[in-house]
Parts: sequence; C-alpha cells; structure tokens
Amino acid sequence: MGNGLSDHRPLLSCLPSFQALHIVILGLDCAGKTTVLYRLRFNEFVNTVPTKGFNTEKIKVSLGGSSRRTASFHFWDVGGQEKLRPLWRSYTRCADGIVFVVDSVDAERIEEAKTELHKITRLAENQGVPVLVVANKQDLRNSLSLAEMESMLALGELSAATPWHLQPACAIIGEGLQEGLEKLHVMIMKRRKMLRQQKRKR
Ligand code: G3D
Ligand code: MG
Repeated sequence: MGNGLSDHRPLLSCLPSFQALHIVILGLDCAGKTTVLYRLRFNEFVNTVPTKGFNTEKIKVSLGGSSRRTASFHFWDVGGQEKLRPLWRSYTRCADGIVFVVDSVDAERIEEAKTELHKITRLAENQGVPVLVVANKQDLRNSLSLAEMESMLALGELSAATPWHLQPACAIIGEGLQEGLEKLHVMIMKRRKMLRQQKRKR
C-alpha cells in the first residue's frame, strides 16, 4: 500500500514487471477507485482518504473457470481531483489497460466523467488500449441503470479502435470486480495477439 505524493511520472511502470499487466485506474474523485484497489488487494473493505498522488499495488487476480488461471496486474490508482487529472497521461503512457470507475449515483457529474473518459482514450498513445468502465455503487437505490450509463457516457462514440466493457459493480463488497477484470484481461490478450500478427506481416 502507499500513497505516493510525487507528481513525477512513475518511471518504474515502464520497466519490465515480471509479466504483470500495467493497469491504470482512473475516474473522477469519489468514484470509488481506491476502494476498488484495496478491495482487490485485501479482499475486504478499506476506508479510504482522498488520494493526493497515487496508490499502487501488484495483485494476482483469479481468472475464474476450471483451470484456476491467474493473471498479475500492476495497478496504478491515480487521484481524480480536477487539479490532478493532467497527470493521468503520464500514467497511461505504458498502460496495457485502463479501469475507468464511475459513480453510478452521481448523475450530476456524469457528463464530466464522460468528458474525461473520452479525453484520455482519444490520446494518440492510448489508441487501442482496452477500457473497463466500472459502473460503481450499484448497491445504492438510486443508481443509474447500465443502459443509462452506456448512453450518458456515450460509450458507443468511443473510437472504434478502443475495446471497452461496461461492468456493474459494488466496490465495497467487491461484486463485479473479478468479472470485469476477466473481461479486461481477454481484451488485452486479444489486442496483444493482433499487434503480434501485425508485426509479423510487416
Ligand atoms: P476515489 O478513490 O475514486 O476518490 P474512494 O473514491 O475509493 O475514496 O471512495 C469514495 C467514497 O465512495 C467512499 O466513501 C467509499 O466508501 C464510497 N464507495 C466506494 N465504492 C462504493 C460502492 O460500491 N458503494 C457505495 N455505497 N459506496 C462506495 P466515504 O464515505 O469514505 O467518502
Ligand atoms: Mg482515491
């Protein structure tokens, strides 16, 4: 666990990390990013404080199925306050995947979430990087439905090159997180295969 207060680019993220996939967790402040990270890390709810820099954890995630396969993910949970968002780009530069957490009850700020999601996926270096959109806080009574989230976040308007999956979740109890990560893993592996094939053809 850590709450790095550095504004510098996480240089370590660009070094070989024993096959761990580099995953950046983004989203507006209070969406539940740190709760997601610590739920995955400790398999229990951890009370959070607003993230001023970033938190990072390497976590083995079970991919389900009968084969008991696991995958190593190196997560970077980056502060979501407006003044910290210009830093997102330095974390996504080497990303294999992005987890974009959205508060499903914060209808007032969903337009802002949409703008940030589209902005980060449009960057040249993020073209084709798979995105797991986590519709978090689905335990709350007035949460938006998945169909509403899909339309309000304009997921259909993301670049055709950007694979995405919208996953309902409750980070407090961990519901939906493993399922979402399995989907993200599949999208990342598909992309890697495609990139390898393209390289061979050249
Ligand atoms: P952030 O890292 O995106 O800024 P946090 O968000 O993980 O710090 O979470 C912000 C608040 O949302 C926290 O509450 C946290 O407990 C709550 N939260 C996170 N996920 C869920 C969820 O799935 N359901 C519900 N009901 N709440 C959630 P506090 O009260 O500490 O601000
Ligand atoms: Mg946080």
